[in-house]
Amino acid sequence: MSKKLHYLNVNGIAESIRYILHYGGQRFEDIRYELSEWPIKSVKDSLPYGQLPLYQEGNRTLNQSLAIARYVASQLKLLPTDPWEQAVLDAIVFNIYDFWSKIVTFIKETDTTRKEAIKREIINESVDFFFSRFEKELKANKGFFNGKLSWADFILVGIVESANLFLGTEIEKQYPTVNALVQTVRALPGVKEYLATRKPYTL
Ligand SMILES: N[C@@H](CCC(=O)N[C@@H](CS)C(=O)NCC(=O)O)C(=O)O
Repeated sequence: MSKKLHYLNVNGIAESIRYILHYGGQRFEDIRYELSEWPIKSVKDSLPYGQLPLYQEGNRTLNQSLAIARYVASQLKLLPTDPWEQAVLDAIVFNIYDFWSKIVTFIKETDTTRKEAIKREIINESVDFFFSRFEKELKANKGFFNGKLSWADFILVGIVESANLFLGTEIEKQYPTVNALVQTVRALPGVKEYLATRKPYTL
């Protein structure tokens, strides 16, 4: 069955999905739209909620990055079977996205002064608020959110890399267990080969 992932040519909220698919050795069409060309009206109008990413499998489509990541991860045993453990990981990915929402506010701000103030607040407050907690959870669980590799780990790494791109930071450097997880995910089979050929992202 054909698989297609539509997103912008940036890491954003789709890189974790790309990583999971590559880790699973899945063949998929990685369809990317240039940021400078977006919005492409014909594409945007064809999206169910006007936004990316969109995942297609045969003639079925799925939007919402976390639903897509969770689905593709479920095919690769990257989700625990226990409902409580699943819910704990769901909470973790929503916590990660609460951090990402700060970056979205920064990205969307067009006033230079306000944009700088938002960036300062993220770097001085939000990063440590969230990442000290992520660090603690990972440390308590053998370096992963669920004691072994799961979809939540991919989500964190994708968001770290995207935040770094948009803020010009290296967030993981201040958090050794987060840093170790980033290195682990980047070295996974499939992901490693993808990274070796991926062109650097620019804004
Ligand atoms: N909650 C949605 C958010 C989707 C979203 O904000 N997508 C952005 C890119 S990160 C987008 O499509 N922006 C272009 C547009 O709205 O035209 C998800 O997680 O998939």
